[in-house]
Amino acid sequence: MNGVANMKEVSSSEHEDYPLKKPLSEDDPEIFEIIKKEKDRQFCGLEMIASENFTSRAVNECLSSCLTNKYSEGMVGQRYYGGNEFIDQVESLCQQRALKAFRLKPEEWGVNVQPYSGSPANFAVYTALVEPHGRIMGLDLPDGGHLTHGFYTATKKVSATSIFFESMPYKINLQTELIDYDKLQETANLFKPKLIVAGVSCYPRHLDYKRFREICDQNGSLLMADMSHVSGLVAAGLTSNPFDYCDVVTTTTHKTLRGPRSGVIFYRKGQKGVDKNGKPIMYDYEDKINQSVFPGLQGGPHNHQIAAIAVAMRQAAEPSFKEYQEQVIKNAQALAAGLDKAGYKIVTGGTDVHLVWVDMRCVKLSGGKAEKILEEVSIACNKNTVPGDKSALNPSGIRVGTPALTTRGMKEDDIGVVVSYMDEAFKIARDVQEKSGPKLLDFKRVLKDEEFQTRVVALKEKVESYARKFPLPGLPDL
Ligand code: DSN
Repeated sequence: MNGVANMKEVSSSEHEDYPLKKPLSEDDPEIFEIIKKEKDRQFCGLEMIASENFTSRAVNECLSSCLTNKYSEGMVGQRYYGGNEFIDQVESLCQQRALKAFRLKPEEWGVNVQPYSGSPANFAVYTALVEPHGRIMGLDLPDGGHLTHGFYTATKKVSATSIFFESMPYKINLQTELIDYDKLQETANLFKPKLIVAGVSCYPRHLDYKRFREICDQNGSLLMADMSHVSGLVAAGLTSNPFDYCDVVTTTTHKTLRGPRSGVIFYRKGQKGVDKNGKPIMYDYEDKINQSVFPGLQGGPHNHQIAAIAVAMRQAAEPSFKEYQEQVIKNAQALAAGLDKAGYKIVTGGTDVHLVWVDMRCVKLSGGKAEKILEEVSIACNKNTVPGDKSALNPSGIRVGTPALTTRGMKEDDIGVVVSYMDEAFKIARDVQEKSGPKLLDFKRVLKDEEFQTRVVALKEKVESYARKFPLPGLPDL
């Protein structure tokens, strides 16, 4: 009897009441109900967190598949556990598709698809290629960088990158609001970093990888791109390409790339150049990075995630993905233009990518209050520091993005409607603040007053009824 027939027989046998076969709704109604509420929230609200997206049904099916049951420590064909014939096939396909999605030749680039997410991927690269307490430079968090690029404050080494390595931030220029490449060069020439990270968490412009490369070459530094935010745009060929200049490229797979929550590391391999005697010099990143991921930092790979990445990478190589990413950018540009017209200050004056960086100081609202009022009316975004902010704890702006709304099918006209809702929400917030004064706690208290709640509830209803017109493709049963 083959395995499938055998499964059918068990499911119609005396094991029908076996407790592990119960659906979630019966086995754990408490968790089921919370998930249902979250699903409703995602469907009824406007998801504008720039790093979020909605996965496809096929990706979701991988995530809840039997692949989650399997241990497969090691690499394809060299596992520490038996029974990995099919897991090897999944991981190998995932690697091939990841290279194809970014138009990379397997003789020039390798890829590790095992990192659990973006932060572990970054830490694995540092661990592999930079000695303990070696020097790293990354864009400062308040200037739009990510925690893992080395964030620390005057009183605390916040990110492990700054604890286990010596971190020196580079900044944006306060006049242009763009990365200050000249200053980065000046600092790098003094600091001599082992590795420079070209990557952002909140920065709306194309990165100049060529300039990063020149600065690295002057200082013998490695160049690592963390393209997490823009990897979907890179796959679609719509932003500058880190693979042209970098030694290593990391990415999460769940942002513009629209895959599962996970991480990937690409590294150069093959011949790097020739030495003075004409002998070939080879890249040596492959073993270092693979061994840093496992056994250095992680245990068994999450195979259900790896299958889901494989699906997402296949989707990313399809023409429809490029159309999607083009719409993501058009929508972000419509969002920036709409907010600008309504009187909000857009950092850098616009956007080239999927996100808009809004400075709320022009309407005298803090980022925290802006985030709060939008949340009250079912619009999700996040508060964010803006150029000139002194503290990451009390940021003056918000970051809004269009990947998720675009996945739901929104176009520029819809974004116009979204802008009008945001503007209405900010007007309520300013009226609340007039009564509450500047403190966020007082703001939240006064927001509960009936006169404001009536306006909030009315706007929330409008937002939700608009959002419901757009399906969530990966959750077809809604
Ligand atoms: N939290 C992600 C972001 O929002 O950019 C990065 O880890």
